[in-house]
This record gives sequence, structure tokens and C-alpha cells, in this order.
Amino acid sequence: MKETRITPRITRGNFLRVMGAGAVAGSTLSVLACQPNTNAQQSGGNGGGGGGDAKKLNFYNWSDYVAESTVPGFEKKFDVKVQQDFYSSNEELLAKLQAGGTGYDVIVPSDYMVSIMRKSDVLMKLEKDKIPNMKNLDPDFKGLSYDPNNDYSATYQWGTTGILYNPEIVKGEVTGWDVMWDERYEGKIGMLNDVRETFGASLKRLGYSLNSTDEAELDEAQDELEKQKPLLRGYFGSPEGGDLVVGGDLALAHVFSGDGFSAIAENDKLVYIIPDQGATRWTDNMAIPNGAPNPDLAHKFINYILDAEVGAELSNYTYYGCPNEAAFPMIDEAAKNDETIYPPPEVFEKLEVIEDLGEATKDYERRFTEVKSA
Ligand code: SPD
Repeated sequence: MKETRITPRITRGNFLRVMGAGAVAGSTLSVLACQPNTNAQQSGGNGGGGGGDAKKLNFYNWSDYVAESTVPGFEKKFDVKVQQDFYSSNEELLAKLQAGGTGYDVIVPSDYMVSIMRKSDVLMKLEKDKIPNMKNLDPDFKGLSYDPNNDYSATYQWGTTGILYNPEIVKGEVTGWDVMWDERYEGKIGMLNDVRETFGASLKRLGYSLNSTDEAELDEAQDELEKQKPLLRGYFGSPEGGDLVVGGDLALAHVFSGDGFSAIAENDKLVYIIPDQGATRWTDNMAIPNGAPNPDLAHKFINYILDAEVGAELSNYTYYGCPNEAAFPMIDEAAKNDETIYPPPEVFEKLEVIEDLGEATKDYERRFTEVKSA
């Protein structure tokens, strides 16, 4: 695949300033101005979580995954506070929920993890009449296999997982996963600390499905990861790998697309590619855990994120794909036209969605532990 460079854009730090008060702050204010303060209704209407502070939403999300305007806009609109905590993998999120008593109201698991969580009975069924903005979601992001009726989840963002690299260090054309095994970059390579993504990269490099449960294929993928390990600076969470490429500590990092594009916004010489052997295409989804202290406010938050303007601000900040059809006209032109954010059909067909593999999940986890401790 041809290397595609994202149109150099602004950094997150100066996003509000550079876009101009009208473009971002103005649109937020217009949302605020049109909405009544619903706190009075909310105080009387806690949806039954029991004991929750009706004025506080506990939001557990991936790091660096909301626009600067998102949380303040919600706090102001509903006269509430949002407490944010962060995780860097689906497995970390699941472990936290399974340990119990987290007190989280809204979480953002990926596709396969929604399926695992549904089976583990850790998710609350959504009251869809409280989420009228669900209608704004693009039909392509509704009714997906991990939650066919959107009974438990609503899409937040989508993206791909690929390679971010610095062409001043990495020589020649980078087209596929092999570069992450290239001895010339020993000590300057970072992989994701994410069992399914990192095994997925190894499997795709070998020409296999990233959902393989074939023991011989998994043995081969594991061997390759064990061979790769001495070349690595480490396994990193999101957005750390991208940050380390920006800082010059890494030449190459296995990253989620938005983390790649954020890094490019900091240094426009960097390049993000979707390897030509294929890669992951994923969706992250808002859901409410069982036992959430404030499910009523959680539904309001999900509905707020699915608002067209809020959704556009979110994707214009994260550089991830926007699943909100009503928001799409407000997505930055540079992003809309960027084939690494919105891949063309010939690339799209090489992407695979990580599936819930049931019992085989444990096999992947055991193998990844073995790789990391090898
Ligand atoms: N910094 C936000 C990263 C969100 C990535 N979620 C994608 C998970 C894919 N398996």
C-alpha cells in the first residue's frame, strides 16, 4: 500500500485557538444556549442505581479520548460534575469491572469486549427511549454483531490499528508489518500492550486471520512475537506509543489510528500506515455497567455524545472515524478526505474486526503472558 500522509494539522493543545472561537467554542455555546438546565428533573429521577450522587457522572474511558469541549459542555448543560478515570486496554477495563464496586456510570469497551461483557452479565440494558439521539448514528454502526439490537451499547468512535513511524529514522518505503521486526531499529520499536491487537499484528503479518484459533497458527504468531521481543523498547498503552515517537524515543510504534494522527499533528513528518497484510478495524462503544450509581445521568451522557455537534467536536479532536451520520457534515474536510482515517474500499476489505473468541480468549492471554515474560 502507498504510504499516506495525513494532512498536517493543528495540535490538540491549540485546537480551540486555531479553529477560532466561532468554530468550536461557538458551536458548543449554541448547544448550551438551546438546552434547558435539566438538573431539577434529574435530581428527582435517578434511574435506580441506588445511592448514586445524581449530580456526578463517573466516566471510565480510554486515555485522551474526549474533546476539550465534551465534558465541560455536559457539566454545564446538566449542572453536574464528571469524574473521569482512564484505562488503556479492554482487558484492564474488564478486570476492573469484574473486581466489582467500581462506581462507574459509563464505560467505552470495544466491539469484542461488548460481547464478552454481555456474556459476563456486567452490562445494564439501555433504556433506548432515553437516548433519542441514537437515531443520529450511521446505520453502518447500528446493529453490529456484538450487540445486534444495540440493547447494551452505542458506538462512540471507530478506527484502525497500524504503524506510526518517523521516516527520518526508518529508511525506505514502509508497507507492512515486517518493519516492526527489523533489527535495524532495535530498541526503537514499540508494540501495543494489548493481547488481541499485538497477536493480531503477528497473525496478519503471517497471512492469518487475527481471529485465528488454529493452534499451529497461534504457535507461529507467538514464536514471532518472542523473536521480536528483544528488538522492542516495550509494550505501551494508548496514547503512549505515539507520544514516544513524537519525543524521539521510538522510531516506530504500533498504534491506534487517532493516536497516530495526534502524533502527526505534533510532528508532520511522521507517517501512519495501515499495513498491506491487513490490520484491525474496530469500534468503541458507550455502555453502562451493572450497578452504575447513576444510570439516569449515564443515559443523558450517552445521548449528549450522540448529539450531532457534540459528536463532530469529538471526532474532530480525536482524529478517529465519526460514526454519527448527523455529525458527519461538520467533520473537518482534511479528515474526511484522509484515506488513513476513512480508508477506501480496497483497504477497508483488508481490515478485520476482533471477535469474541469465547474459550480461546484464555489461550491468547496465556500466550501473551508467555511472550511478555520470555
Ligand atoms: N486514545 C484512545 C484509544 C482508543 C482505542 N480503542 C481501540 C481499541 C481497539 N482494540
